[in-house]
Amino acid sequence: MGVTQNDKTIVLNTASGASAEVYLYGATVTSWKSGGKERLFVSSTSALDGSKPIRGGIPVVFPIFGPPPSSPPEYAALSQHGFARTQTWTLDKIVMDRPEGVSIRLAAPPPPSSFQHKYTLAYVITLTEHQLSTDIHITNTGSEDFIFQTLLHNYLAVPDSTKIKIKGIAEGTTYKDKVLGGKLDKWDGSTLTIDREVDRVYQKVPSQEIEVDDGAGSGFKVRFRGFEDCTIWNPTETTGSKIADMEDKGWEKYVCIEPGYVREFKTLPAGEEFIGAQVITVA
Ligand code: TA6
Repeated sequence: MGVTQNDKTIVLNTASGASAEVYLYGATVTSWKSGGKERLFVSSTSALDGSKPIRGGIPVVFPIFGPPPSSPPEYAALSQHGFARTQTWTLDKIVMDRPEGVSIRLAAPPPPSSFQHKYTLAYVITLTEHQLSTDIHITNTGSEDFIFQTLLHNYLAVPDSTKIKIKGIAEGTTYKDKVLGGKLDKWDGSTLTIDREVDRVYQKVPSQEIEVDDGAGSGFKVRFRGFEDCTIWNPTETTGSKIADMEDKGWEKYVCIEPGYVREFKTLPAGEEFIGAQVITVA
């Protein structure tokens, strides 16, 4: 029961049998079990030794999303998806430890020396019987505006990604299609399926809620607050087979429904806090 820590991971358990495992490396949630089933996908060929970001679970993306921008220089020098997913975080405190729910707060170390911005980055992970909530807290502790992008890159486990249905994106929602070179389009309001490679950023999703019907009688509801955008990604064989640490046919076993603030940089004035929350419920 409760919270167990070793030098690499923290495990949360509820009395109902739900559990979650979190690597201090990247504050990456690598397992979430609810109703006796694993709900997150981690590639069996992923490194777990801190040599590379973990391929699966819920990597934390910060302070940039995707490839680095051309400016400002200290952002241009960053690696894809930023450094939070490759930093070693620490357990700051146990927020709640009750039979029905367990919650911990992790703190990120200071940024690399090349990234001279003053902020604090914390991550609160809360587990209950059917729900996993993960909230990012970014506070600008400097005296100037701080700009960033952030996203929670969940890999939700599904039995067969070609059979899932993704609902909840309203007609008229603008999306950027990265498969089509970043083309902007308006969503037609239909149900999205993975019948080819999908890599899209839906911008300012009005419902802040997306449902995944896994085509096998279960699924997920992903709700978000603070975050306004949602990236939906499945590489299919087209790109999945080229990802070095992706297990064979791994792309058939997950879909990413990633709440974030990524359509542009978020500007956080000095002294202010940004909270981005994702709540994933088993349907
Ligand atoms: O969130 C979708 C995405 O940005 C895709 O474009 C794809 O490259 C994916 O993330 C994985 O990125 P990674 O750096 O983990 O290989």
